[in-house]
Amino acid sequence: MLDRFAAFLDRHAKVLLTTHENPDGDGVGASIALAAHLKAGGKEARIVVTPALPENLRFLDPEGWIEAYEPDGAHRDLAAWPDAWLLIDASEPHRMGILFAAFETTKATRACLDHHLKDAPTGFDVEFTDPTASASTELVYDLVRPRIGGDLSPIMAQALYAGLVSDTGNFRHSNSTPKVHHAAADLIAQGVHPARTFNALYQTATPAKLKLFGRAMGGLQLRDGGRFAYVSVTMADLAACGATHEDLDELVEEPRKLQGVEVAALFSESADGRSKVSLRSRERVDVNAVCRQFGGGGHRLASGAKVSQTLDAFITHVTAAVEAQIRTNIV
Ligand SMILES: [Mn+2]
Repeated sequence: MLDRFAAFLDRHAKVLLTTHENPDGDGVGASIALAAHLKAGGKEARIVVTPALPENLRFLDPEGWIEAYEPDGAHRDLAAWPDAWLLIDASEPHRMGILFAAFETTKATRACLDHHLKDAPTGFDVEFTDPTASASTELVYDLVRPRIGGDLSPIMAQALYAGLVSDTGNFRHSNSTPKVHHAAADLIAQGVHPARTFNALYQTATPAKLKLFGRAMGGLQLRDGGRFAYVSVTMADLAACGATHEDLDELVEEPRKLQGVEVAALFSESADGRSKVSLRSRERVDVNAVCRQFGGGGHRLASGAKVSQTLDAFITHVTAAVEAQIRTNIV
């Protein structure tokens, strides 16, 4: 697959890199590392994200390569710029959010690079996916490492390492494979600082975020004899704490800490009135199967979905589906 991907990149001179909306460390890390690789090879590469680059990922972009999408401003003619448009860390065009309208009209070759477990991607001219990879950054690492003699550039090494950290939950999740650790060791040997990376990515809480966590945990719910635990956050909760949706990051890890929990969930209300769930499984329960029932997906142990239902109705439906899935996967 990577040889195919390399040949694809060779065929294009102006590559637009985008990732899913609300970009994460893996999508941003993979985009920056790939942009560095393309630029070093004499190609033009741009990275456009929506709605913006999160504060805690700014350290990955010291050169200011990342552009926040402005459909009515600087990016009115974005679709006409590239000869290849690559969606990174997602394999459904709609996951790119408001960029999708431009994506639909572009004459560029449309491609995706992803490691998520999904049906075969549709809506692309060509796809590069490998669900056995732990992160999109692992795919980029595997692409660039054999092709670069000596050390990677500091920007590339830092971006790749941060992506691996992000998608493995700082090497805690089941996708923390020997291969990922070898890649991380290689990047650390090249000068990446693990502690500085961790601090930059995670030790960034605001008082509003911690108050929101406290408020959410105060409403902790247990179901199925303690095997399913969830918290929920409404728009009113966010307002009461002065918090934003970005502050929900990592909240789902809290109910997962409970002894005896098989599945943890974070339910939240979106600004557009829709309801969202993030599901995490300890090990045995396939939460991807649950989220697919609601039009979502992800990985077997970490998955999500967004629906047009009230939060209360959605909680009821997901809870029933989780309980059924627990019975399917655990005798
Ligand atoms: Mn990823």
